[in-house]
Formats: sequence, C-alpha cells, structure tokens
Amino acid sequence: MTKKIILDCDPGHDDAIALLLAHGNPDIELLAVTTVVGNQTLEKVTRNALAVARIANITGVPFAAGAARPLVRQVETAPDIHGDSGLDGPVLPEPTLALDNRHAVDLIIDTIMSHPPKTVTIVPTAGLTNIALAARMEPRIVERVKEIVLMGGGYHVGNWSPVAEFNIKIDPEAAHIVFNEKWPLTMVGLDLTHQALATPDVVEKITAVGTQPAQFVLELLEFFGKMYKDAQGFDYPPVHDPCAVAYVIDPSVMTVQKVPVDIELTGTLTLGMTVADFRAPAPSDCHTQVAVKLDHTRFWDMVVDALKRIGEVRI
Ligand SMILES: [Ca+2]
Repeated sequence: MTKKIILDCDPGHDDAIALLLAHGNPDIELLAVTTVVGNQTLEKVTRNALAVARIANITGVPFAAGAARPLVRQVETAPDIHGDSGLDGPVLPEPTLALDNRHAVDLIIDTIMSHPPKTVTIVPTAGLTNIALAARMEPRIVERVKEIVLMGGGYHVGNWSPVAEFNIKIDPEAAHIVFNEKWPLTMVGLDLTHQALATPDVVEKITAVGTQPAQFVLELLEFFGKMYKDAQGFDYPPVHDPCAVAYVIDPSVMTVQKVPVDIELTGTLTLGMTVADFRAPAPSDCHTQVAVKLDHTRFWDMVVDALKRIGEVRI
C-alpha cells in the first residue's frame, strides 16, 4: 500500500532531495507540498520548491506557501549553508507550476480531513510553524493523522547552538506545540542525519544515473558540501531531510527508540533543545520516538533508485 504524505519544507538543498525522493519512490503518494520560512525567506523557499517541481516534472500535486515568520521569534535564515537563494549552486529554472491559492495551513488541514483517518503522514523538514498552526486551527487533525515524521532536533547534538538544531531553534514555540500534541511522532534528528553523508561512492552512484535531475542533485551536493566544510568542518555533507522520507518509505532503514522528548523554551544556553529522557523504559503512553542508526547504503540506494525512476527530464 502506498504511503500518503504531506511534505512541509523550506528548500533548501536537502529539502530538494527529500522532494525528489518522495516523488520518485513508488511507495509514496505525495498529496501536497507546503512551504514555510526557514533556510531562506518564504518567498525564496517557495520559488525553490516550484523550481524543483519543474526539474523533476512534478505535476498534479498542490504546492502552497505557509508562514512567513515564526510564531514568536524574528526570522532567522541559514545563508551560510544554503546561500542567498536558499538553493545556491545549480541554475534554477523559472517555475511553471502555479501555487495553490490556499494558505499552506489550510491545505494541510483540508488534505488530512478529506482522507480517511490514520492514512496521512505529515513529513516536516523545516521549522514547525505551519504544523503548529494547523494543530491549533483544526485540533481534530491530531487524532486523524497517521503520524508525524520530522527532520529536526537531536538528542546528543545541535547545529544552530551547542544543543539545538536549526528547525527547532528557529521556532521553538511551534516545536513545543508539535512535540506535545499526542500524535505519534518520530524525530529524525541530527544524531541520525549526521550519518547520511554524501560520500564519494554516493556521488559516483548519482553520477551514473546520467540524467538532468541527477545532475541537479550533484550540483546541489557540490555547493552543500563546500558550505558544510567551511561552516561546520564536515568532510562530506550530511543530507538531513530525505532521511525522514526514507523512514516513511521503509522504517527498517533506521533503528528508532521510544523516548519522551520535550522542547526547551526558557534555557539561556539551551533554547530549542530537544530534551530526550533516556533514563528508563519509556512509559506506555509515550508518543515520541527518536531515530538512532541509519543503514547508509540502503538509504542512498533509495535516493538513487528514485532518481532512476524520475528518469530524464529536459527543460
Ligand atoms: Ca529543510
């Protein structure tokens, strides 16, 4: 049975690859793509999402723009990782797909409420502003979704502060809402995604695909790799966001552990930390789990397979 997802994203190099994986994998049915301020301004990440749609010939899927700022905080973007456009490196085509005229939050709610209960998974790969707003605006979605599988946080490591990850840190109040609603939630955090490195053998496999969408991914990885080297000292870039999609496709691509997780909102040094409680077996009502260990080969084979299935798209 296909897995129906809503991808809420801020493309973003790794978001772009997450979108390609979701589009190219036959087990995923992409119901909607929604954007939110994050790696760059809402306007830029939305344009980027539509450009990726053109690059991979994604049609028949509604794309909608969402929140232009976090719930409480000022806008904080990540040009040191994603560049001025949010998707620097490749030359981006002009989008041809028109945006859905609904707000992303309305599209998320409409999509979940119009499908049978427990059939739609939300995959956020950005700040959680849209998802928090959706939960507040239509609380019935919390019962109705199948699960939330998000890229964000980290139980042992941060990247936007010593202990906080970017997607959580830029809108910690939204993250607090999303982690405290009782839907099943899988946190695919930095502990996991720092294993998803685009190593030379990965680049070789993507090169061998030999299509324009594969070339686009190579150009993304080249820029992303250079920025990660300069900004954070990585030899090879960690490609975070497609890990969340990969978990939806096949949960056995990673190991997970059930633990309570909450979001720090008041720490002077720890704002936006995903505080995971590993002290004892998780209580029976624990609705959160964290991703632990990635099967690197299988993960990247999924991405390569998706690119093969997308095939050649000439612009
Ligand atoms: Ca992202």
